[in-house]
Amino acid sequence: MDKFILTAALTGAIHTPTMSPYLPITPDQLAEEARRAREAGATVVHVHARDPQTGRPSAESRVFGEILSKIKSQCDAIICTTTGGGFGMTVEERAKVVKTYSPELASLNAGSLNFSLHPLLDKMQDFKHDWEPQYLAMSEDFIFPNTFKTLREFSGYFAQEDTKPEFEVYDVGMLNNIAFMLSRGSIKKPIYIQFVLGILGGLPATINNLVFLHNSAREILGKEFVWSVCAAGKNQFKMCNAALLMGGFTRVGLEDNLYLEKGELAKSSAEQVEKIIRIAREHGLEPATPEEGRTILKLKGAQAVKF
Ligand code: KMH
Ligand code: ZN
Repeated sequence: MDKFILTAALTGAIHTPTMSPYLPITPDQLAEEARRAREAGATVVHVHARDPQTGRPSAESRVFGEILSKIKSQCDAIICTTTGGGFGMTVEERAKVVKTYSPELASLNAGSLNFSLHPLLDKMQDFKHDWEPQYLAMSEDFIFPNTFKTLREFSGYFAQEDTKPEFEVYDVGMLNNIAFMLSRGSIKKPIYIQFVLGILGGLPATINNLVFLHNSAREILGKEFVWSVCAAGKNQFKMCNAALLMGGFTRVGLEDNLYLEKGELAKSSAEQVEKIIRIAREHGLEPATPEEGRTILKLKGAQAVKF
């Protein structure tokens, strides 16, 4: 059987508590979600922190630390921390988790883009928390900042901690940014890319766009990269399936999509993990264990993190 890295992105910074009662918020809920996702077959869990009282995306180092140690105590999945953070966080706040906790793997967003959620407001009323409508509305004027200076600084922090970057690529120009970092010697091969499709401001989630990105990556970076796909919203499973058929890895989870089927909220990221594994097995594919994932990505190992 061929193996693929399966990531479960547990909570993110896009969805707000009003959108689903199943979105994990507290460190205990996140650790429980990680345990369930791993038990269902996930190789990696991708983690953001939220304020345990309000559910607002948080850069609070203490909360992050509690989440990471609780997850580590409850499951053996590879832990990938975000450095994308949430709207309005400074670059320094986003980088802190790598400098403080030295994870094996962390996201590194490969360029700046408009990144907006404001259309979600059209479908919503009666918010659980006051911050939610303002958070969604302000994204209309938000540019997700990942300048060359930020990329240089982030890649320095990652190198210092021997944290593997998972490059989040939302559009084709970002592949040039990765090639530039390679040319400067600030990052090492094999490059690990997460193609992020379907964000308002990035490339739409279509198979043509995925093929275009994949072919462009081969042209720009050569063959020495491994890649995965995630897609926001209703195209999540279609794009994950396409990635598997193309020989890539894949990411599911409530960060990207709150649903299991049209009109049916997923009660846990683990349900989405189970679903994509069912599909993968029909193609003769099996999710990698965390140890297999570490070998594929050349990670430093769980013993080397600082949490
Ligand atoms: N939420 C995804 C669209 C990150 O954490 O660095 C992008 C993401 C970014 O996962
Ligand atoms: Zn994320």
